[in-house]
Amino acid sequence: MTATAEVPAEPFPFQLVPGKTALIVIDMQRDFILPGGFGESLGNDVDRLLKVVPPLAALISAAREAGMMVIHTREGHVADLSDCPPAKLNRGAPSKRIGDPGKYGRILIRGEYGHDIVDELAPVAGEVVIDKPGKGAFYATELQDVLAAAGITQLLVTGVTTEVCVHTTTREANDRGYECLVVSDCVGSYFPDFQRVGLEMIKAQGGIFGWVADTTAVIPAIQSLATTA
Ligand code: TIU
Repeated sequence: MTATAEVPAEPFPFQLVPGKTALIVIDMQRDFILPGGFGESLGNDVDRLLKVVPPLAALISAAREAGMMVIHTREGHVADLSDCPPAKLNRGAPSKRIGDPGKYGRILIRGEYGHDIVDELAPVAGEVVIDKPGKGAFYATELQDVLAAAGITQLLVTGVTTEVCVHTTTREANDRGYECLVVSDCVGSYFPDFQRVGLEMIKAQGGIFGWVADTTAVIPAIQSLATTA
């Protein structure tokens, strides 16, 4: 595969480079998306995140068919919370905190049912899963080494939530030299205003953090890569 595919994106077209592009799926975990998890414990309406699942499933499927690298992340902590700073643990006044028992096991604790990815988007054999203690996927993880080893220079960024882990990861990636396209219908926020403004912030100022396009633009470009392979 050598030919690039052009994604009609904002603020200008994004050149999808085969073999150098990875799809990153951020924190599509039960604790954020399903009622009774961490997201809801923070006072959020989790329904707004559920609608991301079908387009994201279609995007993941297209990426897999094209042989594109797919990376999943999960936000969470070790059982004794030694990797969770007090500033994170004690923030706000949620009814339940990280590590407390929740509907799906201890909230955001690695190995618990709620910490894992929703069934519809489950990783398949061979896909990288990055466990991260922070909002950004680069902080205190092996992500940069994984991308470097695979020769990745571009990221299709998806997952939840738009203004928190998606933004933090995109900003981290941008500073590290990666070209990031945030897929607008594959990212979700508990807050409609944050969703809208979060996407505007990515592409403002000539693409200050990257590009934005939806799956109707991205999936055909991925498929065209697959057919020219
Ligand atoms: N609260 C919120 O919007 N997000 C998080 O706590 N983590 C992620 O975004 N994954």
